[in-house]
Amino acid sequence: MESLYPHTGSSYSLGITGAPGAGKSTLTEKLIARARKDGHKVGVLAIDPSSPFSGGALLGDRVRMQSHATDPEVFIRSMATRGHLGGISLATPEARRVLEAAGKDIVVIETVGVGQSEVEITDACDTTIVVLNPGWGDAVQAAKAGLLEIADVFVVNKADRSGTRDTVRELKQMLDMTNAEWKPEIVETVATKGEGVDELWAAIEKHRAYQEEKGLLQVRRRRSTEREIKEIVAERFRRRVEDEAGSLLEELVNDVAERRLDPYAAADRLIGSL
Ligand SMILES: Nc1nc2c(ncn2[C@@H]2O[C@H](COP(=O)(O)OP(=O)(O)OP(=O)(O)O)[C@@H](O)[C@H]2O)c(=O)[nH]1
Ligand SMILES: [Mg+2]
Repeated sequence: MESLYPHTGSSYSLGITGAPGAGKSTLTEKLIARARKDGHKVGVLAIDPSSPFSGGALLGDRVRMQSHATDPEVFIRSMATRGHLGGISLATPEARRVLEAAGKDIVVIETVGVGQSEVEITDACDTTIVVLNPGWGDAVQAAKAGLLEIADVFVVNKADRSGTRDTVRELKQMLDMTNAEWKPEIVETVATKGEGVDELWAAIEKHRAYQEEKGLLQVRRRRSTEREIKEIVAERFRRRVEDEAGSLLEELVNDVAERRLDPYAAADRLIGSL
């Protein structure tokens, strides 16, 4: 990272998240084509936070983006982050920097929306795109999952299916109730046919321009750098606990289990010993 770092910082990154099967990879493949039209060099990270293996689902991602396989200016990498130190929140910025240093100026990060991964991805990207599908209740679920706060652009993909209007309307109503300064645009797409992709690209560029004009991009990146440094520290501590304090930890577990000590006091002792 030391030798790589001076060559980084020159990309704009898009985070694409949403439920399994929402159409993220299909959409990404169309976005790559759109970005290439403007001469961008594109790196793609398809992250599967639930699997420790780069297996099945990830292979699917590669297959869906196959049409760019022979383009030397497009690089697609699948990553499984479970078991990776620091998980998605450390793996993502690391991988992004490698792509930046390799000259990619647009980096697309696709993550399946499970657990905390949607929120973690917004920490690491410049524009967050949340992909939903038509269907009763999906907009409500999005709200419950905290996606209204993290989305900079909403995509209702599979707009060839019934219920698209309703989902868009519900989403609008819910967004009207929030008082965020940036109102996310809602774009309807049929990713399989490439419909709505130009509109999506325009919405992304609008959000980018908004952030750049208001100086918000810098603020966002600083915040993410701060989080990353803290995460590295936490990870190092975790590792040191395992490497240096294994037997003390075992003792403390006994003490806590037998009610001689509470877990917080045990943690204090462990930290003290480091
Ligand atoms: N009808 C319809 N099907 C679509 C559309 N976009 C994607 N699909 C299909 O939906 C399925 C899932 O698409 P993917 O692009 O793999 O979805 P994903 O969100 O990347 O899936 P995971 O990475 O497994 O979470 C595929 O069979 C696509 O062909 C669309 O706009 N309309
Ligand atoms: Mg996918």
